Amino acid sequence: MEARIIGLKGCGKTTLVAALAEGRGEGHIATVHVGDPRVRTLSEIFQPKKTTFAEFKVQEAAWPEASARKGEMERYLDSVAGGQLYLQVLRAFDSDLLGEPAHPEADLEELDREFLLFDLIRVERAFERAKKAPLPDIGKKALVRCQEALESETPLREVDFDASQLSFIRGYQFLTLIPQLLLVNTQSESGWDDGRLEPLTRGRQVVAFPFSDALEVSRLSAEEQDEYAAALGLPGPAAEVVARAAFSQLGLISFLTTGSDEVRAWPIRKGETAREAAGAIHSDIQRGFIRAEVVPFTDFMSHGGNMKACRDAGVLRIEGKDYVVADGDIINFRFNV
Ligand SMILES: Nc1nc2c(ncn2[C@@H]2O[C@H](COP(=O)(O)OP(=O)(O)O)[C@@H](O)[C@H]2O)c(=O)[nH]1
Ligand SMILES: [Mg+2]
Repeated sequence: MEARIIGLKGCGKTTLVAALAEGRGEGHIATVHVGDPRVRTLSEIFQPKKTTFAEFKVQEAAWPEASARKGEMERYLDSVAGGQLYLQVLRAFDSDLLGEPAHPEADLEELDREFLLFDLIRVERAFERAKKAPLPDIGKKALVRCQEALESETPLREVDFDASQLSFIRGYQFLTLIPQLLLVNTQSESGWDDGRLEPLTRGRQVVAFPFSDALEVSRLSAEEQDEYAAALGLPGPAAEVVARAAFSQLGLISFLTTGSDEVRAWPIRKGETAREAAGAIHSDIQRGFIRAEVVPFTDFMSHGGNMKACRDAGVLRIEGKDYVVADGDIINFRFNV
Protein backbone atom coordinates (compact mmCIF):
# COMPACT_ATOMS: atom_id res chain seq x y z
CA MET A 1 0.00 0.00 0.00
CA GLU A 2 1.19 3.48 -0.79
CA ALA A 3 -0.27 6.68 0.64
CA ARG A 4 0.22 10.20 -0.67
CA ILE A 5 0.49 13.06 1.79
CA ILE A 6 -1.23 16.10 0.36
CA GLY A 7 -2.15 19.55 1.65
CA LEU A 8 -1.53 23.24 1.19
CA LYS A 9 1.88 24.78 1.61
CA GLY A 10 3.23 24.80 5.17
CA CYS A 11 0.51 22.59 6.67
CA GLY A 12 3.08 20.09 7.98
CA LYS A 13 3.46 17.42 5.29
CA THR A 14 7.24 17.08 5.56
CA THR A 15 6.97 17.07 9.35
CA LEU A 16 4.47 14.22 9.13
CA VAL A 17 6.73 12.18 6.83
CA ALA A 18 9.51 12.54 9.39
CA ALA A 19 7.23 11.59 12.32
CA LEU A 20 5.90 8.52 10.49
CA ALA A 21 9.37 7.45 9.38
CA GLU A 22 10.76 7.22 12.93
CA GLY A 23 14.22 8.05 11.65
CA ARG A 24 14.00 5.95 8.49
CA GLY A 25 12.74 8.70 6.20
CA GLU A 26 14.40 10.21 3.18
CA GLY A 27 12.89 13.67 2.84
CA HIS A 28 9.61 13.19 1.05
CA ILE A 29 9.39 9.40 1.22
CA ALA A 30 9.19 7.00 4.13
CA THR A 31 8.31 3.42 4.96
CA VAL A 32 5.92 3.39 7.88
CA HIS A 33 6.11 0.49 10.28
CA VAL A 34 2.59 -0.15 11.51
CA GLY A 35 3.19 0.10 15.25
CA ASP A 36 0.94 -2.82 16.18
CA PRO A 37 1.13 -3.40 19.96
CA ARG A 38 0.09 -7.04 19.43
CA VAL A 39 3.25 -7.65 17.43
CA ARG A 40 5.35 -6.16 20.21
CA THR A 41 3.62 -8.32 22.82
CA LEU A 42 4.07 -11.51 20.77
CA SER A 43 7.68 -10.63 20.18
CA GLU A 44 8.25 -10.37 23.94
CA ILE A 45 6.65 -13.79 24.42
CA PHE A 46 8.35 -15.66 21.56
CA GLN A 47 11.69 -13.81 21.58
CA PRO A 48 12.06 -14.48 17.84
CA LYS A 49 15.19 -13.84 15.78
CA LYS A 50 13.21 -11.33 13.78
CA THR A 51 10.15 -9.15 14.36
CA THR A 52 8.41 -7.76 11.30
CA PHE A 53 5.69 -5.14 11.42
CA ALA A 54 3.26 -4.57 8.59
CA GLU A 55 4.43 -1.58 6.61
CA PHE A 56 3.32 0.86 3.98
CA LYS A 57 4.91 3.64 1.97
CA VAL A 58 4.11 7.30 2.29
CA GLN A 59 5.17 9.97 -0.13
CA GLU A 60 4.69 13.70 0.24
CA ALA A 61 3.28 15.52 -2.74
CA ALA A 62 5.27 18.71 -2.16
CA TRP A 63 4.36 22.10 -3.57
CA PRO A 64 6.13 23.07 -6.77
CA GLU A 65 8.50 26.01 -6.93
CA ALA A 66 6.78 29.17 -8.11
CA SER A 67 6.53 29.52 -11.86
CA ALA A 68 5.26 32.32 -14.06
CA ARG A 69 3.70 30.05 -16.66
CA LYS A 70 1.15 28.01 -14.78
CA GLY A 71 -0.70 28.61 -11.52
CA GLU A 72 0.70 26.94 -8.42
CA MET A 73 -2.48 25.03 -7.65
CA GLU A 74 -2.72 23.76 -11.20
CA ARG A 75 0.82 22.44 -11.08
CA TYR A 76 0.24 20.93 -7.67
CA LEU A 77 -2.80 19.01 -8.84
CA ASP A 78 -0.84 17.69 -11.82
CA SER A 79 1.65 16.21 -9.37
CA VAL A 80 -0.55 14.52 -6.77
CA ALA A 81 -1.89 11.55 -8.73
CA GLY A 82 -0.91 8.08 -7.52
CA GLY A 83 -1.18 5.94 -4.43
CA GLN A 84 -4.14 4.12 -2.91
CA LEU A 85 -4.89 6.62 -0.15
CA TYR A 86 -4.53 10.35 0.38
CA LEU A 87 -3.55 11.64 3.78
CA GLN A 88 -4.85 15.19 3.57
CA VAL A 89 -3.10 17.42 6.07
CA LEU A 90 -4.88 20.48 7.45
CA ARG A 91 -3.06 23.22 9.34
CA ALA A 92 -4.70 24.12 12.63
CA PHE A 93 -1.65 25.67 14.29
CA ASP A 94 -0.72 29.33 14.09
CA SER A 95 2.74 30.21 12.98
CA ASP A 96 4.57 33.51 12.77
CA LEU A 97 6.38 32.24 9.69
CA LEU A 98 3.18 31.60 7.81
CA GLY A 99 1.55 34.79 9.03
CA GLU A 100 -2.10 34.07 8.39
CA PRO A 101 -3.99 32.39 11.23
CA ALA A 102 -5.02 28.78 10.66
CA HIS A 103 -8.32 28.15 8.92
CA PRO A 104 -8.50 24.40 8.36
CA GLU A 105 -12.17 24.45 7.29
CA ALA A 106 -11.46 26.89 4.47
CA ASP A 107 -8.32 24.97 3.45
CA LEU A 108 -10.25 21.72 3.29
CA GLU A 109 -12.97 23.34 1.20
CA GLU A 110 -10.39 24.79 -1.12
CA LEU A 111 -8.56 21.55 -1.88
CA ASP A 112 -11.83 19.61 -2.14
CA ARG A 113 -13.15 22.16 -4.63
CA GLU A 114 -9.93 22.05 -6.66
CA PHE A 115 -10.01 18.24 -6.77
CA LEU A 116 -13.59 18.23 -8.05
CA LEU A 117 -12.77 20.81 -10.69
CA PHE A 118 -9.63 18.97 -11.79
CA ASP A 119 -11.62 15.75 -12.32
CA LEU A 120 -14.44 17.57 -14.09
CA ILE A 121 -11.97 19.09 -16.55
CA ARG A 122 -10.51 15.62 -17.13
CA VAL A 123 -13.96 14.24 -17.92
CA GLU A 124 -14.69 17.10 -20.31
CA ARG A 125 -11.38 16.56 -22.09
CA ALA A 126 -12.17 12.86 -22.41
CA PHE A 127 -15.47 13.76 -24.11
CA GLU A 128 -13.62 16.17 -26.39
CA ARG A 129 -11.22 13.45 -27.47
CA ALA A 130 -14.08 11.02 -27.90
CA LYS A 131 -15.30 13.13 -30.82
CA LYS A 132 -12.30 11.87 -32.78
CA ALA A 133 -11.78 8.45 -31.21
CA PRO A 134 -15.13 7.14 -29.97
CA LEU A 135 -15.30 5.57 -26.51
CA PRO A 136 -16.63 2.09 -25.84
CA ASP A 137 -20.22 2.12 -24.60
CA ILE A 138 -19.32 1.15 -21.08
CA GLY A 139 -16.71 3.89 -20.95
CA LYS A 140 -19.14 6.52 -22.14
CA LYS A 141 -21.68 5.50 -19.51
CA ALA A 142 -19.04 5.54 -16.80
CA LEU A 143 -17.83 8.98 -17.77
CA VAL A 144 -21.37 10.36 -17.88
CA ARG A 145 -21.83 9.12 -14.33
CA CYS A 146 -18.57 10.80 -13.36
CA GLN A 147 -19.68 14.06 -14.93
CA GLU A 148 -23.06 13.99 -13.17
CA ALA A 149 -21.45 13.27 -9.83
CA LEU A 150 -18.77 15.94 -10.16
CA GLU A 151 -21.24 18.57 -11.33
CA SER A 152 -23.26 17.97 -8.16
CA GLU A 153 -20.03 18.23 -6.13
CA THR A 154 -19.92 14.54 -5.29
CA PRO A 155 -16.41 13.07 -5.16
CA LEU A 156 -16.06 9.94 -7.31
CA ARG A 157 -15.05 7.81 -4.31
CA GLU A 158 -18.69 8.10 -3.17
CA VAL A 159 -20.13 6.82 -6.46
CA ASP A 160 -21.15 3.19 -6.56
CA PHE A 161 -19.51 2.14 -9.86
CA ASP A 162 -19.61 -1.48 -10.90
CA ALA A 163 -16.33 -3.33 -11.39
CA SER A 164 -16.10 -2.86 -15.17
CA GLN A 165 -16.88 0.87 -14.96
CA LEU A 166 -14.34 1.21 -12.20
CA SER A 167 -11.58 -0.47 -14.15
CA PHE A 168 -12.33 1.83 -17.09
CA ILE A 169 -12.21 5.06 -15.12
CA ARG A 170 -9.13 4.06 -13.11
CA GLY A 171 -7.16 4.82 -16.26
CA TYR A 172 -7.99 8.51 -15.90
CA GLN A 173 -6.34 8.84 -12.47
CA PHE A 174 -9.16 10.94 -11.08
CA LEU A 175 -8.18 12.61 -7.83
CA THR A 176 -11.56 12.35 -6.10
CA LEU A 177 -11.67 8.59 -6.66
CA ILE A 178 -8.94 7.96 -4.09
CA PRO A 179 -10.06 7.47 -0.47
CA GLN A 180 -8.85 10.06 2.02
CA LEU A 181 -8.02 10.50 5.67
CA LEU A 182 -8.02 13.97 7.18
CA LEU A 183 -5.04 14.62 9.44
CA VAL A 184 -5.31 17.83 11.42
CA ASN A 185 -2.02 19.34 12.52
CA THR A 186 -3.16 21.01 15.75
CA GLN A 187 -1.52 23.52 18.04
CA SER A 188 0.20 21.97 21.07
CA GLU A 189 -1.72 22.49 24.30
CA SER A 190 -4.69 24.13 22.74
CA GLY A 191 -8.06 22.55 22.29
CA TRP A 192 -9.27 21.12 19.05
CA ASP A 193 -12.80 20.02 18.31
CA ASP A 194 -13.17 17.38 15.57
CA GLY A 195 -16.73 18.64 15.18
CA ARG A 196 -15.39 21.72 13.42
CA LEU A 197 -14.85 19.70 10.26
CA GLU A 198 -18.03 17.65 10.63
CA PRO A 199 -20.03 19.20 7.78
CA LEU A 200 -17.06 18.79 5.43
CA THR A 201 -15.72 15.32 6.18
CA ARG A 202 -18.08 13.28 3.92
CA GLY A 203 -17.18 9.97 5.51
CA ARG A 204 -13.48 10.67 5.85
CA GLN A 205 -12.01 9.85 9.24
CA VAL A 206 -10.42 12.73 11.12
CA VAL A 207 -7.27 12.28 13.18
CA ALA A 208 -5.96 15.33 15.02
CA PHE A 209 -2.68 15.82 16.85
CA PRO A 210 0.23 18.31 16.86
CA PHE A 211 2.73 16.98 14.31
CA SER A 212 5.62 18.75 15.99
CA ASP A 213 4.94 16.83 19.22
CA ALA A 214 4.52 13.60 17.25
CA LEU A 215 7.89 14.19 15.62
CA GLU A 216 9.55 14.47 19.04
CA VAL A 217 7.89 11.25 20.17
CA SER A 218 8.98 9.44 17.00
CA ARG A 219 12.64 10.08 17.83
CA LEU A 220 12.42 7.86 20.94
CA SER A 221 12.74 4.10 21.17
CA ALA A 222 9.59 2.04 20.69
CA GLU A 223 9.48 1.32 24.43
CA GLU A 224 9.50 5.02 25.34
CA GLN A 225 7.11 6.23 22.67
CA ASP A 226 3.81 5.21 24.27
CA GLU A 227 4.61 6.86 27.55
CA TYR A 228 5.85 10.11 26.05
CA ALA A 229 2.90 10.26 23.67
CA ALA A 230 0.53 9.89 26.61
CA ALA A 231 2.41 12.55 28.60
CA LEU A 232 1.96 14.98 25.71
CA GLY A 233 -1.71 14.11 25.37
CA LEU A 234 -1.28 12.43 21.98
CA PRO A 235 -3.53 9.52 21.00
CA GLY A 236 -0.35 7.44 20.47
CA PRO A 237 2.78 7.41 18.34
CA ALA A 238 2.00 8.84 14.87
CA ALA A 239 2.88 5.63 13.00
CA GLU A 240 0.41 3.70 15.12
CA VAL A 241 -2.40 6.24 15.04
CA VAL A 242 -2.18 7.01 11.33
CA ALA A 243 -1.74 3.35 10.36
CA ARG A 244 -4.79 2.33 12.37
CA ALA A 245 -6.94 4.96 10.67
CA ALA A 246 -5.48 4.16 7.22
CA PHE A 247 -6.14 0.44 7.64
CA SER A 248 -9.70 1.01 8.73
CA GLN A 249 -10.38 3.52 5.93
CA LEU A 250 -9.11 1.00 3.36
CA GLY A 251 -10.73 -2.06 4.93
CA LEU A 252 -7.39 -3.68 5.75
CA ILE A 253 -6.77 -5.98 8.71
CA SER A 254 -3.73 -7.89 9.96
CA PHE A 255 -3.26 -11.51 10.82
CA LEU A 256 -0.24 -12.63 12.81
CA THR A 257 2.28 -15.42 12.58
CA THR A 258 4.52 -16.47 15.46
CA GLY A 259 7.51 -18.66 16.10
CA SER A 260 11.09 -18.65 17.22
CA ASP A 261 12.26 -17.44 13.80
CA GLU A 262 9.87 -14.59 13.25
CA VAL A 263 6.87 -12.81 14.69
CA ARG A 264 5.11 -10.95 11.95
CA ALA A 265 1.96 -9.02 11.04
CA TRP A 266 0.50 -9.53 7.55
CA PRO A 267 -1.91 -6.97 6.14
CA ILE A 268 -4.79 -8.35 4.06
CA ARG A 269 -8.20 -7.13 2.92
CA LYS A 270 -11.08 -7.63 5.30
CA GLY A 271 -13.12 -10.59 4.00
CA GLU A 272 -10.19 -12.58 2.65
CA THR A 273 -10.26 -16.31 3.29
CA ALA A 274 -7.62 -18.45 4.99
CA ARG A 275 -6.41 -19.64 1.61
CA GLU A 276 -6.09 -16.09 0.27
CA ALA A 277 -4.33 -15.03 3.46
CA ALA A 278 -1.87 -17.90 2.99
CA GLY A 279 -1.02 -16.37 -0.38
CA ALA A 280 0.07 -13.17 1.36
CA ILE A 281 2.91 -15.20 2.85
CA HIS A 282 3.84 -17.35 -0.12
CA SER A 283 2.13 -18.74 -3.20
CA ASP A 284 3.38 -22.23 -2.25
CA ILE A 285 1.47 -22.08 1.03
CA GLN A 286 -1.64 -21.01 -0.87
CA ARG A 287 -1.28 -23.76 -3.45
CA GLY A 288 -0.52 -26.50 -0.92
CA PHE A 289 -3.01 -25.26 1.67
CA ILE A 290 -4.30 -28.01 3.97
CA ARG A 291 -5.72 -26.16 6.96
CA ALA A 292 -5.19 -23.17 9.21
CA GLU A 293 -4.72 -23.37 12.96
CA VAL A 294 -6.23 -20.18 14.34
CA VAL A 295 -6.19 -18.49 17.74
CA PRO A 296 -7.44 -14.94 18.13
CA PHE A 297 -4.78 -12.76 19.77
CA THR A 298 -7.07 -11.89 22.71
CA ASP A 299 -7.76 -15.59 23.43
CA PHE A 300 -4.06 -16.31 23.20
CA MET A 301 -3.34 -13.65 25.80
CA SER A 302 -6.16 -14.73 28.11
CA HIS A 303 -4.63 -18.23 28.09
CA GLY A 304 -1.33 -17.05 29.41
CA GLY A 305 0.26 -16.46 26.00
CA ASN A 306 0.71 -20.20 25.65
CA MET A 307 -0.22 -22.23 22.55
CA LYS A 308 -0.53 -25.50 24.43
CA ALA A 309 -2.95 -23.95 26.91
CA CYS A 310 -4.99 -22.67 23.93
CA ARG A 311 -5.04 -26.13 22.39
CA ASP A 312 -6.10 -27.75 25.68
CA ALA A 313 -8.83 -25.18 26.23
CA GLY A 314 -10.13 -25.65 22.69
CA VAL A 315 -9.65 -22.00 21.65
CA LEU A 316 -7.17 -23.09 18.98
CA ARG A 317 -9.44 -23.81 16.04
CA ILE A 318 -8.81 -25.83 12.90
CA GLU A 319 -10.18 -23.91 9.93
CA GLY A 320 -10.51 -24.77 6.26
CA LYS A 321 -9.66 -22.77 3.15
CA ASP A 322 -12.92 -20.76 3.16
CA TYR A 323 -12.61 -19.48 6.71
CA VAL A 324 -12.81 -15.67 6.71
CA VAL A 325 -9.78 -14.37 8.57
CA ALA A 326 -10.40 -11.91 11.42
CA ASP A 327 -8.17 -9.03 12.52
CA GLY A 328 -5.66 -10.28 15.08
CA ASP A 329 -5.96 -13.97 14.24
CA ILE A 330 -2.74 -15.82 15.03
CA ILE A 331 -2.47 -18.37 12.25
CA ASN A 332 -0.30 -21.40 11.63
CA PHE A 333 -0.80 -22.72 8.11
CA ARG A 334 -0.50 -26.44 7.39
CA PHE A 335 0.43 -27.05 3.79
CA ASN A 336 2.35 -29.42 1.58
CA VAL A 337 4.38 -28.57 -1.49
N1 LIG B 1 4.00 25.16 15.74
C1 LIG B 1 4.01 24.14 14.91
N2 LIG B 1 4.74 24.24 13.80
C2 LIG B 1 4.74 23.20 12.94
C3 LIG B 1 4.01 22.02 13.19
N3 LIG B 1 4.17 21.18 12.15
C4 LIG B 1 4.98 21.81 11.28
N4 LIG B 1 5.33 23.04 11.75
C5 LIG B 1 6.19 24.04 11.10
O1 LIG B 1 5.52 24.55 9.95
C6 LIG B 1 6.43 24.73 8.88
C7 LIG B 1 5.97 23.94 7.68
O2 LIG B 1 6.02 22.56 7.95
P1 LIG B 1 6.33 21.49 6.81
O3 LIG B 1 6.24 20.15 7.45
O4 LIG B 1 7.57 21.82 6.09
O5 LIG B 1 5.08 21.74 5.87
P2 LIG B 1 4.83 21.31 4.35
O6 LIG B 1 5.05 22.51 3.51
O7 LIG B 1 3.38 20.90 4.35
O8 LIG B 1 5.75 20.19 4.04
C8 LIG B 1 7.80 24.28 9.39
O9 LIG B 1 8.49 25.42 9.80
C9 LIG B 1 7.44 23.39 10.56
O10 LIG B 1 8.47 23.38 11.52
C10 LIG B 1 3.25 21.94 14.40
O11 LIG B 1 2.59 20.94 14.71
N5 LIG B 1 3.30 23.03 15.22
MG1 LIG C 1 7.12 19.91 2.50
